Amino acid sequence: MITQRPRFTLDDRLPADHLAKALRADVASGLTAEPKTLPPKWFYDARGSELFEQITRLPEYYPTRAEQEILTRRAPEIAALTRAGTLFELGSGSSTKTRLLLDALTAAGTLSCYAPLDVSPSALEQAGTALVRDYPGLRVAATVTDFEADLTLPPDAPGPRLIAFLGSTIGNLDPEQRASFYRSLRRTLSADDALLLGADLAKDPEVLVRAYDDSAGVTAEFNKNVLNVIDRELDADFDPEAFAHVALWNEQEQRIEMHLRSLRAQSVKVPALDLSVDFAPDELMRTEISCKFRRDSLTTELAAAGLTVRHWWTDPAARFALLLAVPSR
Ligand code: AVJ
Repeated sequence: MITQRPRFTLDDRLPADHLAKALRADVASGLTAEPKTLPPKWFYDARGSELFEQITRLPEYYPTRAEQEILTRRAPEIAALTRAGTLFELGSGSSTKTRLLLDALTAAGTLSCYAPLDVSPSALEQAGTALVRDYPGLRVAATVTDFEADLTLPPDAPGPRLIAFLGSTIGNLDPEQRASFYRSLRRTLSADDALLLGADLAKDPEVLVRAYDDSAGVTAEFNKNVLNVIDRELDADFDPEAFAHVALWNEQEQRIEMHLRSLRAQSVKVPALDLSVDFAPDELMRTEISCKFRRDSLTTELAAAGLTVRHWWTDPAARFALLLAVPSR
């Protein structure tokens, strides 16, 4: 008798109440801080994920298309350079990008396993089911985890390992958070493993601001959606209509910032936290940073964590970069 192991597995490493607890902690500290902040990870409930998908199709939001252009052109080269046995992917990348890599790596004949890591079991379930259907020889070993806190990779996945972190999600981290993230990546990588990192590049601030303040108002709705999430999960009484979407370029920090501007003096109750929060008229609450990169400084910060940039590819308009890095010597 032949028993086959299932081609799709899902390892849930998050305790059942992890996300609820993390949201409470983030909202409690962010709303009592000066200035007020909320971390961007809470944008992505079902509605927020749908809005983000719409953002990636906006004429003003170029990063997704630019990264796809690079991957379309360079995936075969990436496959030949890495000869990856397992592709790990941090965060639920759009399946379009994943498939460009999977196509090249399966065509090269080295890949046997795709290992996505994400906080959302439903996203992993959906993607995994479709991928084992479309890639008959592929094992999909999905892990539900918060990879910022725990970067342990599934141990039985064959090497060499290619860890992809696409979409310039790295830009959501400030320099200190990036440094500690690179260090834990470096600890995880063996000598023949590699990191594939997507990073949005610094450019004309007008182009950048338009990408985060589109004329159709989709990004504004995406930004305000975090208030709906807090209302629903923590029984708060934020009125999204009482805030305006703000996207600005911070030249000093080389980053786009999204804020919500209070349209009037108001007091918001968060009963689940026993909290009442006062907003002054025009007060800004920061909801996201999206750092923009340059080749020299990004190469330097990776080197400081023991990662050597081996290849640097951009789209023809040089708006976005994809880099391949390996452990230094
Ligand atoms: C998913 C973090 C890469 O920073 O460009 C898009 C999120 N926010 N529009 C970005 C986002 C507003 C996006 N990342």
